[in-house]
Amino acid sequence: MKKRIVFATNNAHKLSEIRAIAGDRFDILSLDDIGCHDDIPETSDTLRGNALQKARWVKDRYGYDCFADDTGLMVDALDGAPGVYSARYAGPGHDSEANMALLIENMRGVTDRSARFVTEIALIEGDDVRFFTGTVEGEIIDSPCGECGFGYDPVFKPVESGLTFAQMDARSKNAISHRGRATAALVDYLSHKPNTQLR
Ligand code: ITT
Repeated sequence: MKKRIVFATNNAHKLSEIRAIAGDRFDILSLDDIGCHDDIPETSDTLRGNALQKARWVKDRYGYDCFADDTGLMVDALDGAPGVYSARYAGPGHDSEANMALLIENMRGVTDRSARFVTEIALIEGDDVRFFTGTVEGEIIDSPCGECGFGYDPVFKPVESGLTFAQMDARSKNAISHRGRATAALVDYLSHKPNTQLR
């Protein structure tokens, strides 16, 4: 029997990325699937803290084993900004266009373009809490390029490629991305656990 686990996200792009990465080994339920329509708070000043806050919310109120991710884009020339505040860089409202426009503006004329995406996943199974991290190094380009992906993908070019994440198909992004790497570690952990329902 496949393990059923909830992914606590309101971001449909993240859900489809994680389902594609994990393949058919898990039954990954969305918040919608469990009838959760809450505006889950993210008030920590760390990625790990926010990931745990989201997973804990679902575990405590809905009882499901659960994982959540929090992701940030760290730009060296901006002292790590937008970082943990990536979703609301241009102010409240999760508007990716505005966030990207502000980032491009703040990077105008800057020669050090280096940046990285970092994903922290928090997993809660029963009383057990674990974290998985994934990072991808790259650079910020000076104008958006590509139509795929979401968020800051059109301005992020990973070192492994001459393309932005938004110019790659989902499989190519997932193979090298922050979320791909963190999810691979999560899947590896769950697949090798003794007494798992996975196999
Ligand atoms: P949940 O909290 O509901 O999971 P969210 O969209 O708020 O969804 P985050 O707080 O983790 O997710 O996202 C922080 C910001 O980083 C947000 O603006 C995203 O669009 C962006 N982001 C996250 N993952 C990304 C990726 O793989 N590529 C580009 N941008 C990404």
